[in-house]
Amino acid sequence: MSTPKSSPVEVLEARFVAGATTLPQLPPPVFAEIAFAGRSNVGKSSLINALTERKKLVRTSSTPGCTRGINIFRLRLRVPSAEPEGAPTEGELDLVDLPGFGFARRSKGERKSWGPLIEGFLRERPGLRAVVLIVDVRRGPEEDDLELLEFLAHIGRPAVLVATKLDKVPKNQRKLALEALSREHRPLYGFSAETGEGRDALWRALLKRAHVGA
Ligand SMILES: Nc1nc2c(ncn2[C@@H]2O[C@H](COP(=O)(O)OP(=O)(O)OP(=O)(O)O)[C@@H](O)[C@H]2O)c(=O)[nH]1
Ligand SMILES: [Mg+2]
Repeated sequence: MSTPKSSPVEVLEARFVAGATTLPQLPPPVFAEIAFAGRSNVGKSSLINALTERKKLVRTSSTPGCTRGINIFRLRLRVPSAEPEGAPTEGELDLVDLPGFGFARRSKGERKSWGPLIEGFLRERPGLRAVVLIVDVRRGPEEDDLELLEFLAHIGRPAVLVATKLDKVPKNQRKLALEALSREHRPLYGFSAETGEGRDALWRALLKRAHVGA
């Protein structure tokens, strides 16, 4: 008899800890961090709310450019043991919502440097364990996204690609859409902030990279 896989994580507490529009304003890192990047309006902030099962932890909007600075959210997590009789572990993890790119038309110079804020954060932040790059499942990675993936590979930061808004693709076409994207990019996870689809699989991937839990 197979038992259903239990949810990989329970978010005991989730709170905003800091926002900054320049790097020196950021508090020093305390816990492992996972950053969320992607084009403006793609659904970064909604994904953080869905992951944490909090409706209003992060402000979201249908108007692009909603998240302007870097915002850090601190989670206290309970992760069930992989052993049937094992005790759960508790851990802390910081999620970092990055401002969206592609909102303001950028100059050539800016295109190259990703903006000093995002680039500086990704380059210099110690304890940053992975960068989740969020793309719209219907469009896949666009030029800006591919440039960011290249940049992350160049600086040696692990990237996790998430194809979100899965609910916008008819159910019988979702598997094919994700397979097509994962032929080019791995690891790739499908997600919907609307329905929570893909939440558990993404949590497992993030916990592994952040070394939280068993
Ligand atoms: N149907 C559907 N809509 C979504 C999903 N994720 C986000 N949205 C919608 O997309 C819009 C943008 O979402 P945000 O989470 O604010 O996007 P963002 O990437 O944080 O945007 P910026 O902060 O402006 O860069 C909102 O209207 C959300 O409700 C999803 O999985 N499914
Ligand atoms: Mg946002």
